[in-house]
Amino acid sequence: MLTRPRIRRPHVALTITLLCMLIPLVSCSDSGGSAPTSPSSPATSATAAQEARIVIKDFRFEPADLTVAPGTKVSVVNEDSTPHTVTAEAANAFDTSTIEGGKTATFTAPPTAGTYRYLCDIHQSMRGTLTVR
Ligand SMILES: [Cu+2]
Repeated sequence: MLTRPRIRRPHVALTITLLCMLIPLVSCSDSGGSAPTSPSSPATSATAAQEARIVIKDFRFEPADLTVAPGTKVSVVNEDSTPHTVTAEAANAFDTSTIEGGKTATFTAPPTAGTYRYLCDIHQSMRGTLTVR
């Protein structure tokens, strides 16, 4: 017969939910006291010989906004068939001069921190920003 009543245990689900909420809290307070805040030393100090890259494709700089350390060598890969340049608006900051289609050029980021806007000298609607810091 179908006389057996359905046993519902909403409190079980509730208990599990509460446990799930408590566990992260516990582990959080655990690691907060014991975890040292110096896991960054080897990774960041190994960035002395930095390299960065800008790809030109479909008349666009990718990424259009790039952040590098002072003096970083930046490769510029022209994937278009048209020649382009990466030329800083600030005089003498950096300039690849003409990069023929399919070629790669390199320039050195300025030694001084700052935000440097640049453009393609041939197609001056092509613009990007190099941030040095
Ligand atoms: Cu161009």
